[in-house]
Order: sequence, then structure tokens, then C-alpha cells
Amino acid sequence: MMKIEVSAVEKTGNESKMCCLNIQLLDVNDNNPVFERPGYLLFAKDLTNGSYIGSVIATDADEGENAELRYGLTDLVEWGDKPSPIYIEETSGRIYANTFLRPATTYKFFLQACDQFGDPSFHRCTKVPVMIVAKNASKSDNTRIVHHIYVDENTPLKTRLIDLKTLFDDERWGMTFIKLRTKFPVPIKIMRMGEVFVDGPLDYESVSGYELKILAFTDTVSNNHHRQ
Ligand SMILES: [Ca+2]
Ligand SMILES: [Ca+2]
Repeated sequence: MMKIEVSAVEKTGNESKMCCLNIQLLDVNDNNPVFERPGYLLFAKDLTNGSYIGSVIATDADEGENAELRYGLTDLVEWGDKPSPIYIEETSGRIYANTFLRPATTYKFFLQACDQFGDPSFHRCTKVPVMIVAKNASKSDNTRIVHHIYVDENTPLKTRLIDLKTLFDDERWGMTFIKLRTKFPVPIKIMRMGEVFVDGPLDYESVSGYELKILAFTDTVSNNHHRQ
């Protein structure tokens, strides 16, 4: 604290009295919470309900209640009436799965830190984008769903067989892309958008069927914006 000595001086110029005036400043809530990063990219390895995913930390340059932070999700339009797939602990900033997370899926949302927990009308909040990438499905998950399609042998090249997108698409998660996982060349071509075409000779007497593994994944192009 700065000390200022105040003197009262008579007209004649003789000092008559002297005292000290202590001026104590009070903290005003003039600082927003600041997250340690401009955005977070977290990877969920355990997709089970309740599993720990990661945590976020924010600080606040004020004091006391003005710096006491609570974390929460914000801008939840994406999930509508459904419960959000993740949960953030209010005081610790630790993030958990709030449901069984979908493999190979990216969850995007905003979370915020707010100060002045005691008086909401004076809240100062800061929000950051968070992206959680759920790990790829394990082998057993990959083969769990089996779709059969039946195609005549000798079907001409470039014939469109099926659109896989409709099997995987879920408007909640935005664009879904399809990828064929095979080590060997097959006479079937699967476009990124999910359309399946004949891409080679189909001869029943040579090969009577193909078992293909396909992977559906959501658009993760925007990952780069938040990668640290
Ligand atoms: Ca503050
Ligand atoms: Ca302050």
C-alpha cells in the first residue's frame, strides 16, 4: 500500500497538525478468466461412459470471488434436447464422457470459465472451442455391423451398387466420410462420400464374394485450427 502523509498547514505557513491517510483499493472484477490455451484438442481413448478424457485450466487475474472460476459447457445447440456426450466438472475443469462415445468420431463444442460464482449478474466469462477425437473402433467393433449386398457377376464397370453414406450418416455429427480398408486390390471402388461402384471384372466362378471392411469417419479437417 502506498502511504501518503497529509499535512494541514496554517495560513502563516506554520505546520499545525499531521496525520496519515491510508488509501486501500478494492478489487473490481475487471479481468476475464483466461484459458491457458486458445483451444483444446483432446483424444478419448476409453470410449465408455464416465471415462476421463482430459482437463482444461483457466486463471483470473482478480482476487477472491472475482477470480473464483466455474467451468461449464456453453452454446449447446448442437445437441438440442439430447444430453451432451461429455461432462465437465464445474470446479476442476476435468472432462468426462457422459455417454458411450462413438468410435472414430469428432465431438466439437465450446466450454466456458466464469468468475464471480456468488453473483451471476457480475459474471465475466471466457469461452474456448474444444474438440474431442474418439479413437478408432477396435477390430471387434469394425466387424460388428455387417451389410450384405448382392450383385450379378459381369455387372459392367462403373455401375453404382449402393450408397453407404445412408448407413452411417448422422446429422448430429456433420459430414461422414467412408474409407475402404483393404490390403488387396478388389474390383469394387468406394468413394469418399460413400458411393460404391464396380471397378473391375466380377466373375462368380473366380471369386464368389468379397468381404470388405469399411470405416466411416467424420470430417476432421478443421482439427488443424486448434492443434497446439
Ligand atoms: Ca475476474
Ligand atoms: Ca480486478
